[in-house]
Amino acid sequence: MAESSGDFGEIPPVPVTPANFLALPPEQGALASAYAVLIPVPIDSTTSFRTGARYGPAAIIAASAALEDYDLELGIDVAELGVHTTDPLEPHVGDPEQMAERVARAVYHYQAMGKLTGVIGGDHSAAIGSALATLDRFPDLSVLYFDAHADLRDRYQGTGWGHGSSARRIGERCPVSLVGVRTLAQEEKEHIDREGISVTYWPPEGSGFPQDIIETLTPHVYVSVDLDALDPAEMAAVGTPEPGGMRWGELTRLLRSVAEQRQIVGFDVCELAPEEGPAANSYTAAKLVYKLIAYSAAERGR
Ligand SMILES: [Mn+2]
Repeated sequence: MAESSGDFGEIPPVPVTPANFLALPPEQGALASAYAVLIPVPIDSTTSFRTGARYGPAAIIAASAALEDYDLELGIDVAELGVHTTDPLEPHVGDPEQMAERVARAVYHYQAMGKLTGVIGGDHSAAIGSALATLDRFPDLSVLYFDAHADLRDRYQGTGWGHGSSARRIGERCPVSLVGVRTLAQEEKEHIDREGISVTYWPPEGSGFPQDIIETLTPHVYVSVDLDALDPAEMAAVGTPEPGGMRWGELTRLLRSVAEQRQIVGFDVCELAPEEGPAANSYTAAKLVYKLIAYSAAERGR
């Protein structure tokens, strides 16, 4: 150890781990040059069963530090695209509608800058403000909505802006295509039949996967992911796990096909409750955020 000179005025240039998605250094995490912007939304006040999704964004960002920047499937380096992580939004615990408005204002700001904008939840109510702000920029938007549940209740537990109503509020404004659904309320089934909403129940019937789903989508697509769409074998760390879900390979194959044939312009990844499952689940959620950025960028450049 060097002898002290008594001068402590300069901080030594030791290696640090930046607290952003992928632990990117300043030149790759800067807003101005970033391809994608990620907005952590640590809310779970509308969660109905096991809470803990408020810890999802921090767990996803921490796990992302272990991801390789190079994507083997696509042959691109996601870090080189530039990914900016914002500070987490402050929860508005008094009124879910005002929280949706807060998310919408943040997403709209970065969409207006031309960024691919992704929300890291938090419970799935974060999808409402995020999708509707993206719709403001892309009027022909459709929403590809992954979920074990239908989220089509008009109101649930006293609010119409909670995670039980996300697809309902979004579907009032633009086409929504639900994928992975395997449980729902009678009210929701009647709404689906009455409104003709596209739902791909899981497991899907016939041999039309994934093309049948892509045919339901408009040219600009917002991807909303409630991680409980995945099977609990691969994703147990969610508030309401439901058996019989999608596998990782099915989800990513569909997303890649969507990116090849449509344009993914925004997304959210919600409902990771890290304390409810193995630590590997945080890594899986981080990888999904990463794949959404990679698919969007790789196919946009073709
Ligand atoms: Mn949901």
